[in-house]
Amino acid sequence: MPDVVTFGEVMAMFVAAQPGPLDEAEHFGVRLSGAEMNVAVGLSRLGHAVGYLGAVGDDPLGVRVRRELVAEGVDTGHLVTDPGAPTGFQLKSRVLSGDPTVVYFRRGSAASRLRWSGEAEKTVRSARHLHVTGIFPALTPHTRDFTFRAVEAARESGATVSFDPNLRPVLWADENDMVDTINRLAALADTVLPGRSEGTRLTGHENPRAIADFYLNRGAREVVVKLGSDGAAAYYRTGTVWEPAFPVRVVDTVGAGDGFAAGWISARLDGLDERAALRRACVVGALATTSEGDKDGLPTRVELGELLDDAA
Ligand code: KDG
Repeated sequence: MPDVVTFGEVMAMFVAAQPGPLDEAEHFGVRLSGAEMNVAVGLSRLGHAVGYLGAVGDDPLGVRVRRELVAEGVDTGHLVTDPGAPTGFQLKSRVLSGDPTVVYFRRGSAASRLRWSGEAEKTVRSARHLHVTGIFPALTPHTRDFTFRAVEAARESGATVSFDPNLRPVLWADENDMVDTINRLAALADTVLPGRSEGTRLTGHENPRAIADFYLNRGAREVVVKLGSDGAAAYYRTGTVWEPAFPVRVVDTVGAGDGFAAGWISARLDGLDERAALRRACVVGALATTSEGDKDGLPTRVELGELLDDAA
């Protein structure tokens, strides 16, 4: 029985070897990307049993995705190979500071054709916890349907649900549709994990407490807002817990939110309280930024234990 199930699109990520515009790049390193996959790997490295639902093409990138997930200990028994569509990929520029440029090649990809099935339902229902992001429902009507059905199945089976909005406006045709769909999903989750600026875009509120109240008033049990260099705060109807950022040398900020989610979910599965969960989330999120790949910096349980007393 998996502790956690998640689903989404794993892409190959081609990262430019030198700083500069992508159209001038001559060499690229290859890594994997995908927010939900990053969370799955983060949780697996922390010792949790994780199942991943998704689809790849019958191509070398798909083979690579499957191989890396297996090597990370993630259960790929429900990762479908779709012979009729390619594995999606993205190009990422290298920058000396600030955020890199990312360009997607994922329209019509295998993952974007994934449909809800009896198998998917069985897998979701078997888990203690379901982790969902706002990326997969943005891809196609099928993936949106898949996302809502997965959340409904988890709620019916008694599993807890975490939701990270992971706003990707470029994947949505319409801002109102994006905001409405993501807020409807957030309202169905136990835990909502927004970043401060995406929370503002989604709720219209600047203040993190007001962002949290927006979701608490719609049904969420806890809202954990990522505050960047100001750390993170977990909000409840009855109070707030705050934790400062964990200091690291940042190489690439992409993937920090996924590491944060993995740390939070892991701590809650271990039965830790909000304060300890927030600490673990901040540490794992920070470590994710210390390397170039989205998941390379994610710690194992032993590595985390060297930084935190509660990790063992
Ligand atoms: O959260 C990190 C993601 O941005 C990255 O891995 C790619 O999932 C991704 C996406 O769809 O943008």
